[in-house]
Amino acid sequence: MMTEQFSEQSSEKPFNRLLLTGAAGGLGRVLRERLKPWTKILRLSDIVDIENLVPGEEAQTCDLADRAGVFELLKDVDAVLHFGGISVEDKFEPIMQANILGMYHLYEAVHKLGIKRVIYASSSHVVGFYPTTEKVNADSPLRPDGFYGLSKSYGEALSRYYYDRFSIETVCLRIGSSFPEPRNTRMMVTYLSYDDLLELIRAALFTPKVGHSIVFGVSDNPAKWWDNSKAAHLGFVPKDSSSEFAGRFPLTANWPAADDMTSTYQGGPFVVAGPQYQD
Ligand code: NAI
Ligand code: 15L
Repeated sequence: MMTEQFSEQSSEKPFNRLLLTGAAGGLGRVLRERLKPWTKILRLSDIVDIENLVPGEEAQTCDLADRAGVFELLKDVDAVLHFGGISVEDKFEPIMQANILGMYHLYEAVHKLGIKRVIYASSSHVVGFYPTTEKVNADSPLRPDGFYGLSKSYGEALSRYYYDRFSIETVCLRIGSSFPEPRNTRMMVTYLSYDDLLELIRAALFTPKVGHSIVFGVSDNPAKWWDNSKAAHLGFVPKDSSSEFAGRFPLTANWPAADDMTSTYQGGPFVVAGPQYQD
């Protein structure tokens, strides 16, 4: 449970040290700029070096597959924002190293070092094989759409185990598509603006008791596949909408195209990507 020290209302910065993994990535670079009001020190980590540090930042290069390195990385950390790892479909081996072994190392370190909360960048690809005609919520059975979605499913289950066994709290963010703007018709449904991502992280960090929560990271877009009623305790209310980009990618009557799996399943192109990565 969050202590008084981590209250958003306190006059001091609420955290002493937050750790951001994946700090060199697309979302990592956005969050690096935006997390500082909440923490005295932001520890930035990635498998590649982080450069141009400014006051209030520190960096530690680390491969998540390196157990000793991960233990070193998590020392003196109050909470973890875990955004590092393989972020798209790939061969099983690299996904296993970064997302499966890396998750295990991270939670072992979190447990052994007494860290109380993790915000985990999961993905909507844990349910990518649901048809676009169906609504999904946090209790819907998983239907991952490839090795990547499978690895994120493992991450969700692993974090559930560490909560049930060791009371480590995790909020799994099933992020849709978080980019500056939607890139195609599917992303009109899955778009998560950066402001809404930050609001989601704020809710995940500062809600006093989160237990093990699963929340879809999606803006208030006109068309919806995901129902966040099971995560109401987080109080996440998205403010943005893909409707701002409606002219660019109209949701017309011929979308989804009945004969195209990349538009009839929620995972889009991920649902057909798998076989090219199989040995
Ligand atoms: P990204 O690929 O730009 O960033 C991931 C970072 O992880 C990279 O900087 C990479 O160097 C690092 N990384 C890869 N393997 C590593 C390893 N073995 N050890 C340490 N670091 C390693 O991805 P992006 O878009 O920034 O996503 C961040 C997180 O959010 C990822 O976990 C991704 O799966 C998740 N996510 C992102 C979505 C989006 O729309 N951007 C949607 C759903 C989930
Ligand atoms: C993800 O999980 C990926 O990390 C991101 O790069 C996008 O492909 C996103 O899903 C999406 O489905 O648009």
